[in-house]
Amino acid sequence: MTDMTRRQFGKTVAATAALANVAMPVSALGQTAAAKGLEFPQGFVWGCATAAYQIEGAASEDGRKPSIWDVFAHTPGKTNNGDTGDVADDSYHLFKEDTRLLKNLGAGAYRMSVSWPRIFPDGTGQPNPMGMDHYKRVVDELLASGITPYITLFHWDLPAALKGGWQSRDTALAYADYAGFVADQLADRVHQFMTINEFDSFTNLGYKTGKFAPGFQLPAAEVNQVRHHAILAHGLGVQAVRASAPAAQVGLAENPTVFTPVIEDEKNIEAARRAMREENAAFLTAVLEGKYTEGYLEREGENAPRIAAGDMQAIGSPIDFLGLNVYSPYYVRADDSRQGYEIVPRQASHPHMASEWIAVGPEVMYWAVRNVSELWHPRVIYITENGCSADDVVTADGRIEDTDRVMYLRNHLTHLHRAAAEGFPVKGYFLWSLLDNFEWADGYSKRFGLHYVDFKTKKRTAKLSADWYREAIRRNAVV
Ligand code: PNW
Repeated sequence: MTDMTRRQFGKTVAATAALANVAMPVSALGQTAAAKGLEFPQGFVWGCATAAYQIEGAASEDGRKPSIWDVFAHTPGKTNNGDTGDVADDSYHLFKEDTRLLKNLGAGAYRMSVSWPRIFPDGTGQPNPMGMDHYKRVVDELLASGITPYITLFHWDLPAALKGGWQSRDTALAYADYAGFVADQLADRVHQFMTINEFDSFTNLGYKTGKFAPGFQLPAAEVNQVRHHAILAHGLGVQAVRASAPAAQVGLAENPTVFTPVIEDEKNIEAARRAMREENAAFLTAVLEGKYTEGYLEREGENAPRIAAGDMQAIGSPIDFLGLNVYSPYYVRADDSRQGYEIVPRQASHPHMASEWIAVGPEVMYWAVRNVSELWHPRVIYITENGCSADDVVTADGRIEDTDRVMYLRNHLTHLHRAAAEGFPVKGYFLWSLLDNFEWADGYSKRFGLHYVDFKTKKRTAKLSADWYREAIRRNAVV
């Protein structure tokens, strides 16, 4: 049977059944599964995520000055095709349309970031009211549409004017001032703030490999210092947000390296936990334990970060929720070494999505939630990002049939469901991303959106995955 005739056949059968008002002949089990899917706990938050520099454009509007990403993207050879975020999705002007996209999905929440160089164009000093007003308008539009804003205060667009960038300790202090200011300005309408997005990406890719802004390749000791300043900024940011918005909940959005046991048995599960703690020692472990592990300090030796009095206490400031950005798994087995685990490299044939680094292993969702829960017992976990790039094509009649993205999402949510069903405190999921956007060094060549963006006209078109996500949200279930 061809697709067409099969579809017509289905319609005919359904119509006949409806006419006769009789149930379709399906097994009891099949009927239950089709009706309910894998249901999430009541009140589960379904959302989408974006970041300012990736969607806004309007790079020099209303007093905004350059961030390190403007400088980097405008440096020849740094981004694919020389792409920049100058215009991006033009969401700065089209935010009402983007709010409608969220509403059409039935999303209850939106994770978005505030651009530091719009608020403090020079990084510090005088705030720019025009920049702040923009975000008040965006937030009001969301609230009027029944969508709860979750605000990321730093998603990599560091004001270029800040001398030394993250190599300077002063940047952590400047960040805290900025975070406190924004929280104060939005406290009456925003109740969830994330300090910083993905320490690992902007420190290591920015200052070690040089693939991201500012594009440096520093020696280990200096990279460790950058990392230390980043988590210090987070800690000081938590304190600043609490002081400005006492009723708000504060967390972060971190992408820890997540370990999956090669075989799900006691000793390998234990190995995955140990690896998770030790391999994230510079970031998540330090934030949640308020100290660097002995293993980390030993391994780094004289390259270990210089720590000022009070730093670790600030870094360990209690948070209200833990946001996890989850994409790719690593595999681990137990061994007899002192650390008790061995990382098993991914096979060359391991499947990946359009971005090579997005290795597909949906069980990463379950282990991300379970490992962090068993190690650190956070009260609330959100998946603050998950999604994938796909080589989307527009069909002759204008559709985007991204069945591969649907496959990716369905499988990841199935494993997230397992975590929720076992009682781990995962309370929400933010899909990366609402719409195709500026994918950092990959420019516009990698599409992560539920909505296709024609980057010439800025027209948004819902993909198949948007329809799929709407149905998942409607049923509060993976279907
Ligand atoms: C995250 N890597 O970034 C970010 O938070 C988003 O801004 C981004 O668009 C999204 O994931 C998809 O890439 C990452 O190369 C970018 O390992 C690159 C890597 C990891 C995370």
